[in-house]
Amino acid sequence: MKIKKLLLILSISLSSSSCRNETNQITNANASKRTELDKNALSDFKLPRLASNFPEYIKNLQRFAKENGIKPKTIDEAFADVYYLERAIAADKNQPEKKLNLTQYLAIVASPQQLTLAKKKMDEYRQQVNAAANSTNVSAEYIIALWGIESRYGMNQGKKDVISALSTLAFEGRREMFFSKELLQALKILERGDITKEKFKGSWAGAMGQCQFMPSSLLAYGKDGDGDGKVDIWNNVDDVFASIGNYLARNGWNKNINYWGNKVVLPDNFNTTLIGFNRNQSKSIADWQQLKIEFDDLKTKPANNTLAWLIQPNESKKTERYLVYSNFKTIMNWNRSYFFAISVGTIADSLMEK
Ligand SMILES: [Ca+2]
Repeated sequence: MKIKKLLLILSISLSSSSCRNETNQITNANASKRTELDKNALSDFKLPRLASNFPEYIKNLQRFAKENGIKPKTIDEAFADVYYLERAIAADKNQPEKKLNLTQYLAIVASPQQLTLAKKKMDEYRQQVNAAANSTNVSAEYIIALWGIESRYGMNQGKKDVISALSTLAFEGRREMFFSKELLQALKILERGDITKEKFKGSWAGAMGQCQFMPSSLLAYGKDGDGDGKVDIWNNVDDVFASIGNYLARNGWNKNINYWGNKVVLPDNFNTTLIGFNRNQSKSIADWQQLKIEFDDLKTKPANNTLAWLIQPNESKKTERYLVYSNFKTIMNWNRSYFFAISVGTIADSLMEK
């Protein structure tokens, strides 16, 4: 029961940021420079951001949508039953991911039970996931791992009205530009007809369907897997697998390095300023080994010329260090969290074991 509850919290927490590392970048940009989009649409809303003023704010969003080319019919339909989603604001302010350490996190997300379930799903959907993996040239095990982490294989997709969730978060104001842009993308999805308004559901943060894509990610990476002309990431697993595969492929997946990272041990007096995930902190495995870094498991060590970063996921736990490779970077594009990427890798590893 406790685990179930924690899983739910985790799924909410993860949903808030997956495919959406852009959140922080956009927020930062917002702080320093107001863009045209922001200025035109929303900056003239002067009322306090209290729930009682939400209906007035919706009028602003509707005008914003119209100015950005959304058809009146779509706008009327989308906002017909829009409501203020108090839970979204509470959840946005209290994201529990940061309160767990990596060991606790993996114990939940990649527990023996979770790994067994992943295996079961892999077997059940092997043909379909292989088709998506082959068409996008990525690894099927990672598609299954992401599917499981994002929505527990489609079981926890979120039941919030997407338009209400995004409108409420834009209204909150902390990341107004980010969420109002996502709202615009959501309206485009409705207009395109991939899903009906009635079934347009997601997490409190607006992450949607079995792969928990934000609207902008769906428009950018959504892929029709079953060839019916629609991208239905809510109900159609072929579309879900194809979309996850397409996301990975378009973000640099390299199938030749079918591994995400290795646990390593550093020598005494190692220069710890070399630890980090910035662009200029990558070195070849040969270079890292010159610095006397040792692999825990040599069996899975990639070729010596493979580029790698040295990371330390837990600030306080100095024994947990990893060398990670380009596919780890791809997963970090999905969700800029070491814990998330290591969990995905751990589940995929277990699926690759024969
Ligand atoms: Ca389809």
